[in-house]
This record gives sequence, structure tokens and C-alpha cells, in this order.
Amino acid sequence: METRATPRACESASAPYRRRMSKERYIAAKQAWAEKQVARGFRPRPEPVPGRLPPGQTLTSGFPVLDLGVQPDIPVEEWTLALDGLVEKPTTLSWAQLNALPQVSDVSDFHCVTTWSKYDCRWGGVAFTTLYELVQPKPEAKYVYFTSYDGYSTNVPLEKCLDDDVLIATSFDGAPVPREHGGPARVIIPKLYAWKGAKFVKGVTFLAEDKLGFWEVRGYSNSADPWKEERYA
Ligand SMILES: Nc1nc2c(c(=O)[nH]1)N[C@H]1C(S)=C(S)[C@@H](COP(=O)(O)O)O[C@H]1N2
Ligand SMILES: [Mo]
Repeated sequence: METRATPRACESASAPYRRRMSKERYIAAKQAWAEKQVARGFRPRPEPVPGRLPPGQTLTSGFPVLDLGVQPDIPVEEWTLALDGLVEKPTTLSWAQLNALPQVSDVSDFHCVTTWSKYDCRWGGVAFTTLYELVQPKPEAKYVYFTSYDGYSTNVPLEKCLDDDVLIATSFDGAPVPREHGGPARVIIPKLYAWKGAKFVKGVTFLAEDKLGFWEVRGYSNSADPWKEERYA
């Protein structure tokens, strides 16, 4: 757990120490300490919502970057998203075509297997269900295999992709998804550990049989449910 900087830290001064200080000096010292915290920009953190943080996770206020050491630079004029495999209508979307599809936004929590979580991420883009309707997967399609411009891949059961919070995100916090966070477009699947969301997404393939992705072949859990702490297989 992260420790909270609050004035209680001073209140815990030992009793003998406090007896040596006059009450006035003690209060003045405590007040000066509190003023210093404010000057340093201390803000109380919101109270945790019970049950919101999955087991073994720690809340972070920053947004760490995790990648394979490459952040591919894909100009949007060259960017495409291929939707293929077991679908009636295989399609390759240009950036303009993706952005012409109905746009949604969703606020969700982000859970990384390395134990940090970030609350209230505001993502905007195209719902996975919109792509599903566009390409019309065949009944045999049961799994989705995502590929990325950095060589990354990950796999997810199709049914897990059909929740309304699963997006191909093109914006974060009202601005384009920064390159280090997977722009121009990345996948967000809030109910699974974040490695299931491909940054720099380039392809979505619908499959009848499951096919393990980059981390899944290296021992990460295939199901990746943070509430069940499915970290490693
Ligand atoms: N293309 C690609 N997508 C990826 C990764 C990656 O290395 N490459 N890392 C995954 C992991 S392990 C996590 S935790 C999240 C991290 O997203 P962030 O860098 O925006 O925090 O992206 C996931 N998607
Ligand atoms: Mo991760």
C-alpha cells in the first residue's frame, strides 16, 4: 500500500518526547509541518472505494509506460487497422474510416499485472461491438487475436471483447492517445489485466481456436482476471 502523508505522522510522536515539549511548541511545530505539506503540494487522496482495487494491486496516481522497448511512430496517413479471419466482411480501416465510425467514451480503471492500478481513465474511440457489427464474425469465431505495430500480440475470448467498455481507443483524457501509451490507437479491456489491451494496434483477427499472444506464450495467465489474481499461468 502507498503510505499517506497526513498530519497523523506528527501526532504519533512518542509521549515522553511530547512531555519534553511545551504544548504551545508542539502545536506550533505541528502547524509548521502541516503548512510545509501544503506548500509541497500535498493533496489528500480520495478515499478508496471498498472493493474497487483488485487483490494485490496498489493505486498509482501517475501513468507508468510498459512496452517492449519500441514505441513505433505511425503517421496517421499510413495507419491502418486490418479486421480479418473468420468474418463475413474482412475490412481494412484507414484512420479516417475509423474516426468516421460512431464514437464513444468510457471511464474505467486500469490494472497492470506488475501490481499498479490507475483509476478513472477516460478513453474515447470506437466500441469493439461497432467493429463486430461491421465485419460480421462467423458463428465459428470464438477468439480474438490482436497484433500491434511493435510486434506485440495478445489473445482474448470473443465474448470478453463484447462488453460495452471494450474500445479501440484513440483518445485519453480528451487528447489523442500519446505515443508512449499506444497511439494512434490502442485496445482497452478494463475487466482484464492491461497486457490484454494491445497498444499500437494494427490487426484484429477472429479465430475458431485460441492462439496465445506475446506474454501468454511466456507464462502469463491466459484468462487474466484481476479480481481472481490470474497473473501467471
Ligand atoms: N503493443 C503493445 N501493447 C501492449 C504492451 C506492449 O509492450 N506492446 N504492453 C502491455 C502491458 S504489459 C501493459 S501493462 C499495458 C501498458 O499500457 P501503458 O504503457 O499505457 O501503461 O499495455 C499492454 N499493451
Ligand atoms: Mo503489464
